[in-house]
Amino acid sequence: ASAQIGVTGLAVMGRNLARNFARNGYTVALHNRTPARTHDLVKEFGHEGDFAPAEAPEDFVAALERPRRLMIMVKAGAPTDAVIEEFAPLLEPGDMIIDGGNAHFADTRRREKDLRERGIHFVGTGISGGEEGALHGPSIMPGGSTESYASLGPMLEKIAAKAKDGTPCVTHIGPDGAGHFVKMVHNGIEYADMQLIGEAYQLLRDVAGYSPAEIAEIFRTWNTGRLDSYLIEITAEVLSHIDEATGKPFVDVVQDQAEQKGTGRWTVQIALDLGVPVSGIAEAVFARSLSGHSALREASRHLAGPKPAPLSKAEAGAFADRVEQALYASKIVSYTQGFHEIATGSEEYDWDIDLGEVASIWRAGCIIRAAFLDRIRAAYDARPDLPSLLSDETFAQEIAAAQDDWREVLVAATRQGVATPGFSAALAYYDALRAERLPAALTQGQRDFFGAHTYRRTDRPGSFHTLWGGDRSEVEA
Ligand code: NBP
Repeated sequence: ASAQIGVTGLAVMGRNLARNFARNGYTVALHNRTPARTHDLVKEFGHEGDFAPAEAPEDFVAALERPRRLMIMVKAGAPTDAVIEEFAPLLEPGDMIIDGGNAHFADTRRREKDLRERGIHFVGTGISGGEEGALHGPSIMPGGSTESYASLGPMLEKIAAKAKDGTPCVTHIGPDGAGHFVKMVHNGIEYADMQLIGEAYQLLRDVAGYSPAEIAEIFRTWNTGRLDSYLIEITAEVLSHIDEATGKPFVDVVQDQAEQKGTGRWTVQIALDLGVPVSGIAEAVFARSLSGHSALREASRHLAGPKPAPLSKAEAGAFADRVEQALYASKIVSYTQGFHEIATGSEEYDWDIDLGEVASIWRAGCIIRAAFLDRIRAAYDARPDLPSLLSDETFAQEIAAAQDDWREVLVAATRQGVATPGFSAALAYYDALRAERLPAALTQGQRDFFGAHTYRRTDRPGSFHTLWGGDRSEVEA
């Protein structure tokens, strides 16, 4: 028993995480349902470090030093339950099972409770960064007990990505499902980021008349400024790529139907349950599903739209600058919504999540990594109880500076008939938060009219009902 960690599930993610641990000096026990994967790993990468391959689950467990740290990297859902049931009976009190898959946080809460009753620490861990991140340093979001983090944390800190200031991109997020919850919202924000970038691209193409190669250059320029991020960087790469078979821009030969695996959808479903307005993230999820409805889109092609009037070359440059403002402002809003969801989840489940720390560990390794996250961390450091990112003075000033251009971009999009659900939802959220009065007062009146649902008044406490069907006098409810 000499391995500090064991990894079972050696597909792309598990294999690369195992190599990352080994490259950092740990002895790594290896196991996979199909033993060939285990042997292939040792054959190909055995020289990278100390591996202890095992075929039988008993041998795998026996290779681990106590307390055991057993990481599961299998397909989320039923396979994860099957693997837990396979290994839990072989473990002893104090041992840890780490689930690094994309589990739903409710499953993680259930598994954690069950294993806690059996004396085993269950560490539901969000891992972002894809295949490359797993190997070179992902952003890691572990939940579970404080005790398990004390044992596991130093190892995770070694293999995690490091932010520019050297801070490892891992922190103990909070108990039970906290880590997987935060990973879920990370992915929701990722959907929103991608949608906003997509809208910026479409506007630059259809309104400003730029080619994909020209737009790639615009994104490269943006990536040297406040939008500096992994997603902007890869967008420029994708847009400048030419399809070998046809010689056309790659983006013109790919079917325009976006797929999804579920974490974005979960973010919105849970937000609905928690009553958190994540309209930008929701629009991003809906935009993907809309794109996939080919019959609906085909049937709707005859619908009337405005006559497009592309901008002149001189106007196009100014418009591109405006789109940058709109993209940045909308991005602030989607992060505001995502962090609001994390804060609300933390309160609902008693997780005590440090939002500044979350921003900090997203600065490197993960898909939404961006210079921008340094700013979010600074905002929460300055004021940990910040009710909303938009309450931060710096962000509020930046949006104030961007808003005229943001509105102009949406005017142009509307005139030219380009769908911008992400930009529009973000602006609507911003304007609704700013509004002195919302039409919600009227909604309350309607509800009281048809359902006697009562309302509260602005001038005195209590609940009231108007006798709409009678003399319309008001009674206290
Ligand atoms: P997959 O999600 O493709 O899962 C393949 C692995 O699961 C193989 O090792 C397979 O064993 C094992 N497995 C299955 Br399927 N059913 C099993 C069962 N009933 N019992 C035991 N093992 C079983 O692998 P992945 O893409 O490496 O992802 C692993 C986890 O990491 C997933 O939860 C994923 O959502 C998450 N994740 C992935 C990424 C990414 O970029 N791919 C990023 C972040 C998180 P076999 O070899 O015997 O078939």
